[in-house]
Amino acid sequence: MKSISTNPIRKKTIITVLTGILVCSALYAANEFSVAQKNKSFSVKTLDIKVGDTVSFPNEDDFFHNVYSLSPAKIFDLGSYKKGETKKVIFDKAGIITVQCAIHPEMKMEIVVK
Ligand SMILES: [Cu+2]
Repeated sequence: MKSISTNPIRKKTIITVLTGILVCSALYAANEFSVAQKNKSFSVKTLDIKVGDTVSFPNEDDFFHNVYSLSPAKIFDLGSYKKGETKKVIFDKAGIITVQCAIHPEMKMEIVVK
């Protein structure tokens, strides 16, 4: 009796299936994005992401920022943090999220989660 690994047809099938799984997971894998706070503004005004993606918010200013959102699709408050620090948020629900800074009311951007 031949084992699975020595049967060439089965081996080919197993390789094809494994390649398919790898390709699919690469296509649907969650991504990570970065939105910096610099010169009292967010580095982008809008960001399109998918459900499950992560966004990090590095502070590149010499003063504190406090990134938060009150949008129903993702309510969060990262607290205030200084230059060089970053905090991450995973967006687990579809919707439009308005991101703001509690210290600088003029700072505003939108994340569209699909
Ligand atoms: Cu700020």
